[in-house]
Amino acid sequence: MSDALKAFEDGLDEVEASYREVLSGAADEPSLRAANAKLVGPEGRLTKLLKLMKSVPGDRRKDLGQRSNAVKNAIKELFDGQLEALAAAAREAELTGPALDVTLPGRRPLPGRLHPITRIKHELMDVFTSLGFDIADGPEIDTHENCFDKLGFPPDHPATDMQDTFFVKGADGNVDPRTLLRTHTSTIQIREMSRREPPLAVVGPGVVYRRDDDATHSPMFHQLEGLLVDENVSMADLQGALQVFLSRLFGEVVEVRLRPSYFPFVEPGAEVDARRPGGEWMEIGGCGMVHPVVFEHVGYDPEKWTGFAFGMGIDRMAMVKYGVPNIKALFENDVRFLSSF
Ligand code: FA5
Repeated sequence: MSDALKAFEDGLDEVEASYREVLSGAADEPSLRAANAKLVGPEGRLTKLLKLMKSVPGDRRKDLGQRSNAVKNAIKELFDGQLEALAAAAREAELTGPALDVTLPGRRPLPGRLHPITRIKHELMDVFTSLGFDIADGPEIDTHENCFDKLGFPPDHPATDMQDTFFVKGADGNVDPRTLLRTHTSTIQIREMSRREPPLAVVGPGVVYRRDDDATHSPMFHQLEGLLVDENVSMADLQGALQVFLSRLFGEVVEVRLRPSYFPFVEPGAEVDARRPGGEWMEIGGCGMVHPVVFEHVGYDPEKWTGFAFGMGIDRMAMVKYGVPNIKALFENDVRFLSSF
């Protein structure tokens, strides 16, 4: 007798003798499926055996083939029967087991809440609309002209170094030096004045981008731009508007100071700092009286019109209001941190 024939016959004898016990011993569906796979799965006993068939002498193939098929069918039948029996037993256990306890407390859905920056943005828009300001918007990708030139930045002025940004590729695939991610919301001033006649009062919140990265600087952050143009506007009006919105936002717990500073598009210009009592000063924005050259660029008569503008860092205001030491914490989306406010 050939070795292959003997191995085949012995193997088949063994499978025939053991499959019933193997399948009936399974107590649940996963173990039944595992037992079935040991017999007829890709690596199963019978599957491997059938691969030997081609080495079996020709005159025995028919007879052994028939026996193998019969075992295969028997295995399938037993498996199906067992599967059904296990499902029926599980159903039965559910029906006769302990009843569903309808008094158990439900699972409470976790309510979402607004991000602290979104909340401050909404509060700011509420304050300014109640003071008569309109809400304005502008695109995050804008032109060099709207972001710098019309605001009075001379070409290649060092002031643009502080607002190094990300440029955008044009349709030809080359970086277009005239199209960029806006570095401040002051683009909104230019856009609003270019499409409207004075007098006007607008605020525009938005996302801006710079090549910045440390504890108080993020490469993507939020600003709120404010612009008021009318006749006889003075620095006192600016200070008044700042005082109203900052005291509404912070209450009385935060001190605010103005510090003279330079921005090409205002004259005079100032920086706005805030701190909690005993804490560190934090620069939250810039402001000033609109420079006549800006009015000229948008076609307003600088002899007739005056105005103030400001640009506040919304993230910085959130840091002061909620005592957040590192700006990154606002963007990591750690729910434990965000839900502590
Ligand atoms: C400006 O962006 C001016 N456009 C503001 C302005 C508007 C002045 C109108 C006058 C008139 P500045 O670069 O200082 O200015 O930014 C304004 C505020 O944005 C800062 O005071 C600070 O609060 C915030 N800020 C600036 N860079 C970052 C940054 N990388 N991450 C977070 N906040 C920032």
